[in-house]
Amino acid sequence: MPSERTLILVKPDGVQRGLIGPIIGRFEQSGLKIIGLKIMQMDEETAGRHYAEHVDRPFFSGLIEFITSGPIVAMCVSGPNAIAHCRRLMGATNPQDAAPGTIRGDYATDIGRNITHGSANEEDAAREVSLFFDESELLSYHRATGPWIIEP
Ligand code: IDP
Ligand code: MG
Repeated sequence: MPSERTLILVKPDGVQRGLIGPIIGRFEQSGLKIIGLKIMQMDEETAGRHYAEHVDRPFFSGLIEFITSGPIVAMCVSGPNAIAHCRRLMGATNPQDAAPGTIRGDYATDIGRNITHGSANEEDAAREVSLFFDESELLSYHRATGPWIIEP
């Protein structure tokens, strides 16, 4: 399985609700590796670039207002098929459709307050990781538990 890197955000609703720890924990407990982590507030320019694909959607201005409204936590996560795996851990975009046991299924009820972001595909992941992290902020390291998580 290819090792991938993906961008995960704890959105402002997750930070305000005191869910940074539980959400980071979901990814950490899965065995995926956190290789970059920061708390920050997005400016409008970064938000517009991050969500550029949605610029013509009716929810775009509300989305930009919300995502820039307070601190977020940005994380770069790596591991086997990390992009799709993180999307599965988060659940469907609309929490009404998200399965119990997923982050959105367990912590959210409204599509406009769905707690997390995760890159959708390889191209988005590369673009989004570089939007939030300088390459020098991403660590390469071994964990003693590595062979207990991924069969060598
Ligand atoms: P994703 O976050 O699961 O990749 P996208 O379709 O890329 O979902 O939408 C980006 C974000 O825009 C969603 O996570 C959600 O916060 C917001 N969004 C998407 N559709 C709607 C909508 O119909 N109303 C309000 N917000 C929406
Ligand atoms: Mg998306």
